[in-house]
Amino acid sequence: MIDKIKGLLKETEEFRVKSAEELEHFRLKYLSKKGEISQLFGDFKNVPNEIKKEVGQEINKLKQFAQEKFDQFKESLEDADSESSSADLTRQGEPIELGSRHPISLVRNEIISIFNRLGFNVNEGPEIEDDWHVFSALNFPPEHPARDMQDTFFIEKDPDILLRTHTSSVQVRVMENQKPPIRSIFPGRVFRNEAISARAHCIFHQVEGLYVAENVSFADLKQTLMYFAKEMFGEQTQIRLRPSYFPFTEPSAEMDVSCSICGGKGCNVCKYTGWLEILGCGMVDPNVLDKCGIDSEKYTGFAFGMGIERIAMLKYQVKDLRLYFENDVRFLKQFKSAY
Ligand code: 2NL
Repeated sequence: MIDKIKGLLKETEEFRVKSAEELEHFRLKYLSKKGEISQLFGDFKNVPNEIKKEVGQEINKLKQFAQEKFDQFKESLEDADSESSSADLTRQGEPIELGSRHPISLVRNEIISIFNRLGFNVNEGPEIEDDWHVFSALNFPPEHPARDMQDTFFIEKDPDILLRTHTSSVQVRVMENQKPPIRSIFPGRVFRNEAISARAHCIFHQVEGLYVAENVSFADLKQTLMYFAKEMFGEQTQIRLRPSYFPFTEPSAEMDVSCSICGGKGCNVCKYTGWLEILGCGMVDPNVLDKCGIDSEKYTGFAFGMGIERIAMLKYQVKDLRLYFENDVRFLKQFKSAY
């Protein structure tokens, strides 16, 4: 009997309680009417008289110990409970710092929004292309330098698989698959094999535009680009077109806008000319229309292309192209906008 009591004492000493269920288990096992200790009291009448005193004392000790342990467990569980319910649920959360859009995204979204208002929709296409969509359909002669390994990243040779050098390849795909009228812009990443510097990068972003329908004229091109320039750089902005050359347009031009920094008076941003070059454009060469399955006798079109990095540099006076690719938060968090 004494051994049994000692065994129970050891058991209760080692018992650990982590939850209300375990506490109840402890109570049922040792302290309830049918528990171990009640049973000991039941067996007590069979204990020989000469050791009744000693056994009685041991049982009482066990009962007291178990009761104390129960009370302790109960108290610590209640403490833990009240700790969690004392949390102030009305306290404000930790402030979350909002991110900002990348300047290239901001400018791209703004360009898209301006042309959307003129009825242009948006088309995207693959970055990995074949020779036809990047060069041949666009009237590049076989010996054109852009077809060289020095200028273009080739993935495979014969047949040529390459990274597109302009998003015109998407325009070719659209012309091949849709009937005029086509009025669309083409934003995307393009790739050129160039050494990286403050003014050049091997990956950059372009938005090109295309309008093909009956009777599209150079005057339509000028009006469209003038609207774009005023929306992008402000109502007071002037444009001028200088003759230029691209294999896929004829005639071709480059467009300058009056310098938005000095208003045309001359400053170091416009190199004291009062003008900033922002895009290239022209009437789609009839050869290109025919190669893409559009009847050049019936339809004409204009097209243009601009580099997003360059427009963002002018708009935000970013002096080094590499900043766009480094993702330094001190640079990025300066850009906040509706777009
Ligand atoms: C520039 C000049 C330009 C085009 C892109 C184009 C596309 C087709 C047909 C004709 Cl499918 N033209 N695109 C036309 C003129 C200029 O980009 O300096 N881009 C950064």
